[in-house]
Amino acid sequence: MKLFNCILAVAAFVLSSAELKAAPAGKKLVVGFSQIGAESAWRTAETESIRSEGAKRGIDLRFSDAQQKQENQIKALRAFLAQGVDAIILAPVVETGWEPVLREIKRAKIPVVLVDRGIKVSDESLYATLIASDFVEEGRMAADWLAKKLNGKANIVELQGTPGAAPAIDRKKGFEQGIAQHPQMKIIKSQSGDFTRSKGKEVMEAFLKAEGRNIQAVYAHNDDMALGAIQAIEEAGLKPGTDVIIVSIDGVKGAFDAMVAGKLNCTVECNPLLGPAAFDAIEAIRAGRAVAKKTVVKDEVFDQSVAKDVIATRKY
Ligand code: GYE
Repeated sequence: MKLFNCILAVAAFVLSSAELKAAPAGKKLVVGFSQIGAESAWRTAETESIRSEGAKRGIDLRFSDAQQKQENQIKALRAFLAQGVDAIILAPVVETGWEPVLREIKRAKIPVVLVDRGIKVSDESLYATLIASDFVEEGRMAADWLAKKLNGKANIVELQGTPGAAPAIDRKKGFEQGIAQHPQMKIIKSQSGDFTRSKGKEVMEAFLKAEGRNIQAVYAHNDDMALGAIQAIEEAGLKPGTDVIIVSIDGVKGAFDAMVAGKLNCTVECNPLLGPAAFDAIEAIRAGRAVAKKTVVKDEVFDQSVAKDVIATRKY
């Protein structure tokens, strides 16, 4: 698994190291981490990666869980500002609405490293760098795999991620681009399951009630929602993985277990182990080195045919 193999634009971060508050010798570096929540296995793997890497590097990590609410993240960011942290790691729940708080943080000369999800801002200097997967590409890979599997013909139901979140917007876009070349592949229902297993199950139950056996495939924006959908399909008396083909994104352990059991057909990997890269970026910024504005994490497709062989090597 190649982690960071594609560096897009290289741009020097606006703050020079001389401008940054120098941590006195012997004093621990203080980093605030505003995490979205614990909605998925992916998310808890990301939290664990950042926590353990911070501990390994002797960093005083201030962790805040926003329970999937942007207002909680904004409060956490202002608290980090008040505490005078040396740097901030932000996993932003949605794309928009960050400018005012990021402007306050920039004024205090605290660098912000975005992990896993991007944001839309008119001023790119409001954050130092973004480390994330290419979600449009992930959606496209899921569509290509499904088109091949079903010979370009399927009625598909889509379980979307959190409304307004970069991976929900881009995974939808990429998938739609992918199926556009196949006129007989149609999304017949699409709704948010908020990236959670319970919501995924609930929405799938409603889809099954409305469409029943008319559904040939499920496209879930993450594995947790696919695992919820599998339960709903089984409870409806159908065989997931056979009667209904299921493709999702993340590549968490539970997805590999479900593939080995024949219930999930394919997962597109999205690597959550971002701790090392996030702290490397912070250290580079503090040392005054230029950092890439965006680092794209490389992902691969795994389906049932390889699941058994690779499951033991999976790290999350
Ligand atoms: O796919 C999903 C999670 O932002 C890439 O968020 C992340 C997504 C991930 O809850 O499982």
